[in-house]
Amino acid sequence: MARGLAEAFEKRGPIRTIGVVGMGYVGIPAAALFADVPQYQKVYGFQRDSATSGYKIAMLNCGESPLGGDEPCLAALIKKVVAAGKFSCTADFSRISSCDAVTIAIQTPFRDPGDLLPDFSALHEGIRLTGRHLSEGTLVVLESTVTPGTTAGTARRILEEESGMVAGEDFGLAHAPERVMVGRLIRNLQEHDRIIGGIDDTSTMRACDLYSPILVQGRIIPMSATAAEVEKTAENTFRDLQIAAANQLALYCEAMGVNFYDVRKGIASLKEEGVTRAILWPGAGVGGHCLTKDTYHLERGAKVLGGNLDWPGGERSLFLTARAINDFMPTHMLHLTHDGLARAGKEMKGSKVAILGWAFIADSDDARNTPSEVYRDLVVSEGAEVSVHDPWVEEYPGVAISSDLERVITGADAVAVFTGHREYRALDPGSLKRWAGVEHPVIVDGRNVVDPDSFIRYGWVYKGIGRGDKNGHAVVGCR
Ligand code: SAJ
Repeated sequence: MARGLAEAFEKRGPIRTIGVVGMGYVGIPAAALFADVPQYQKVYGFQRDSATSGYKIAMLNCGESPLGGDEPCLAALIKKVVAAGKFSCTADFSRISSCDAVTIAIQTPFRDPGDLLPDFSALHEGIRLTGRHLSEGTLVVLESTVTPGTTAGTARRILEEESGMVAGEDFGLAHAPERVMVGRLIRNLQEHDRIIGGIDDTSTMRACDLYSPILVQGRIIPMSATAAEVEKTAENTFRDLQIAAANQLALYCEAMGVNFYDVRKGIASLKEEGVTRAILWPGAGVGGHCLTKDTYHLERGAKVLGGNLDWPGGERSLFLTARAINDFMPTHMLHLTHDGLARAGKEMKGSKVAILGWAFIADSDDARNTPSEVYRDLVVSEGAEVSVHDPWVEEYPGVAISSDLERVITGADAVAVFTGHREYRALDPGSLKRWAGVEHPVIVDGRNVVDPDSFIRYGWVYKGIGRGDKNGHAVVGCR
């Protein structure tokens, strides 16, 4: 048994064989990039042969990417490293015993969006399987976004229980949070700076050795494992906070009768060394699987780890207030719809509302935690009929989505734009009014994609987030 971790790593020698647990949108590109590094001899992709994702094993071993969407360079890279015999996918976790380093990239979704608690079961299963086959001198790296304290806490405990070894002595343990975005997976892994935090300095250094060869442009920012967990959850919490600040200001601009976008232009113009204002964009809400959960990871970490947190008891944190502001925006869209229908002499009950955009983000088919669903439920609960259009999202449980804009708009008393898809920047007020077939249809622009005046001229009732300068306009043709 090696005396100390440095000795264990030295005995094992340089990293040559790598295991990547979890063949998802984080694990697959990472495995392919590791396999393309000359000094790494073999990379195993570990994937449970489950009913839902076992198919990935055969696909990857044929050199094909199981990931949808457009991921530049990924398919070619997988084909190359599989053909070269440097990468293979397996459900045989016992091969972990031959790995000098193992990364674990298993997602941590909500158990139930209602309780905002993460479901760590799949991640714990991956850690347990890794621990069961762990050998001395191996480095284990968690890449999943986790509640601060997980790496040095639960993950360490499971690995030690399963392996019978001691973290920081017999094997290394670190956290290197993923920072990849769909559509830019390979580029992000090569170019983004990489946060790397070990449970001790020796683990941190070994993890830096592991990732350095795949960083083409990014540099490594070393820190402790817990600091790395706080960094990851905080980088998304801060983005959510910036969006919330824009949303709060947009609500104020509407109330004060000014155009948010004029104000934003002014604020963004204040740029000099160390004086910038990173003002983002207001919108119909914040969806996705990152910003909607990472604040809660950070908050839980502060409670679990922050034993002596100096904060007034019961007071909601700034970060949770930001979450509440962003989660209010679909309701604000409902209020704008109410106001618009009232100006057209109608009420929600019995009206037809067309929702444009189901994806949570522009020009994507990703609909996870979409704000459109919150709005749809509110509108339906008030007795309106709903139709949904999205040119990217083909299906989603419990909702009929059409790519036929005319069909979705036909008979609509109100049209609510929820996603900034490029298609919606060219909506023609004349055609849409004809399809709607009503004298004063309502347009509620949740992503600032339409020109208010062009719709108002055609007799539309316009409402837009942040458009305090237009939301009270005179309705053309209204006696
Ligand atoms: N949104 C706004 N206003 C904005 C920006 C976004 O309302 O100014 C909304 C979007 O409509 C969407 C949600 O927020 O509903 C999230 O948008 P996002 O651009 O943050 O996209 P995500 O959720 O995919 O965030 C990911 C994160 N990346 C990782 O966690 C690895 C985030 O850290 C990145 O900053 C972000 O991508 C990015 O910049 O693309």
